[in-house]
Amino acid sequence: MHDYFNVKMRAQRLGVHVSGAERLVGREYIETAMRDLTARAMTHPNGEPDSVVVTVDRLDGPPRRIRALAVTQPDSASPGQARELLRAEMERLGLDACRVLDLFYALEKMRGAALVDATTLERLEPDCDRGVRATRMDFTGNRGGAKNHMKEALCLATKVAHCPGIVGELCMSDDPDYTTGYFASKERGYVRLTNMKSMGDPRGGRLFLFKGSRADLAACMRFLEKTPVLVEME
Ligand code: WAQ
Ligand code: MG
Repeated sequence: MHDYFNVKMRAQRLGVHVSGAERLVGREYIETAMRDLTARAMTHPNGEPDSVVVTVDRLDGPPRRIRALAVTQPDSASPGQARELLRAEMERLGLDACRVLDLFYALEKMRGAALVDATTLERLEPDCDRGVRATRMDFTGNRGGAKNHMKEALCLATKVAHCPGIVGELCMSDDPDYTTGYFASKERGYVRLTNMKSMGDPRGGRLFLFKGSRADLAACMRFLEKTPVLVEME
């Protein structure tokens, strides 16, 4: 068995998060991954950063392999229709959909996701300006290069959906020219929604819905931030 390394990039401009990405690779791909991620940071549609940090960490053991969530794509022709579909998805799971959506669309720009109690809608992250980041994940067949929005999102959504305590995830890209988003859960899979926002809209973010006790919350955070996951995609 060979060792795995987590290679992570984050980029900022004037102290504001511009982009972040990561890989899980063997020793022989560390340099390539560092170069790819740096190139990505420097050519991001949200603008050129003035600070790029790339880190490399050896994993304690091999990543857990999880099959990618099933993807469905209902017709979504406008932001209004996308919102209705999101509402229906969340109501199906017994969630207070309208309040969750209001919270989601009002999120400030963050590096990570808002972690929210699904019952009280209380924010649970230790740092609400940063949010929580799901990390230590990658997908089979990843050859680096330019950002593949869908594969990367499906990878993150699959890891998050398998996290203890997480009942669902809402996502919209903060890239102004990328208008597709999703709602994901272990139960319903990856529900992909086109036209979630209008072209050119810089808003975007992620919201993880959590159900459980404070002890469960610690396990949830540990899984999100520490457990390495390799998502199997064809
Ligand atoms: N952990 C938690 N939150 C994150 C992470 C992470 N690793 N990475 C990004 N975020 C949050 C952060 O607030 C970003 O501003 C926001 O998500 C959006 O990130 O076609 O491209 O990378 O099916 O802009 C979804 C649809 C694309 C893909 C999502 O998100 C499809 C996307 P972005
Ligand atoms: Mg983005």
